[in-house]
Amino acid sequence: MPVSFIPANGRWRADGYTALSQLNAQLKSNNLLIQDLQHPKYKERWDDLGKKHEGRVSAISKLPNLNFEAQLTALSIGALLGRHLPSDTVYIVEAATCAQSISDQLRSEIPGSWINAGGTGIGWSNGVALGAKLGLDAIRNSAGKNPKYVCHIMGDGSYMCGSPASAAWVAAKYKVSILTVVLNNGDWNAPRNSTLLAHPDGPAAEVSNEDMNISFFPSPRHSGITLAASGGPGRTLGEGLLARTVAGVRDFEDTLKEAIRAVEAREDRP
Ligand SMILES: Cc1ncc(C[n+]2csc(CCOP(=O)(O)OP(=O)(O)O)c2C)c(N)n1
Ligand SMILES: [Mg+2]
Repeated sequence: MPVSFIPANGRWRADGYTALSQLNAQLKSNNLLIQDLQHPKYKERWDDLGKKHEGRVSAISKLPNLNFEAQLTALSIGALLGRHLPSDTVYIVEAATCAQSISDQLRSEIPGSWINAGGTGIGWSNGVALGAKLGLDAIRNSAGKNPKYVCHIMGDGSYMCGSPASAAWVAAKYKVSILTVVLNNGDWNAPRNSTLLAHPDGPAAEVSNEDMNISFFPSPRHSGITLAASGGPGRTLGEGLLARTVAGVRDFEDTLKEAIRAVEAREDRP
């Protein structure tokens, strides 16, 4: 993230977890700082931040429409994944303009469980998701307690750029059981967003997706690509890849449960 525009006395590039751990350790070990921090203004600020955070989380939690008959949105997908997948699921997220809504709903807290910057060129996440699952399994096999679910969420444009057929074939061939959610909003929405950020009243504000050459109409059937690449129909649950196209909350929830059963069936096998 570019931060050069934030006024600061100094700037360092560092791993966030390491840097914050070191800052906290320093705050706890320095008597002058410990004394300063006793000032009531810090407790007031902390309490105020806590209240604001609670308010924000409560407002965000009310956003998704989870009625069975409702159309899917990034918000409802995020909420339902959070409801059904284990809390230590590792998410690989290449969701472009939907990422914020999904992140808001999932609110992952475990370090390493949210991987969303695998590269600047779209299409990186198909490979990263498979690699993450293989890596986690290798650690889990020896230590016995690593997360078993890898959930990969990507935009339809990113999916098209990530050699989806090759990724599906590799997953089937090497029995890598991940859950991939392709967010089909029918276009490359991000270039429209960035153009409008730079030129809010420019020609892009007036033209259609077709005219901006960012439309994916007519939409490919992404689940069909996955199914064909992994050997086609005829495989039984837990043996080949399970691929579905869903549009509504009820369909998504049912499919998610089916996918979880498929992962469990795969994982129980030696
Ligand atoms: C190889 C490459 N081409 C183009 C871009 C610019 N770009 C960034 S996000 C994006 C669109 C992603 O589309 P999609 O995954 O469908 O997500 P959406 O924008 O619809 O939310 C594009 C074209 C890029 N980052 N990398
Ligand atoms: Mg898209």
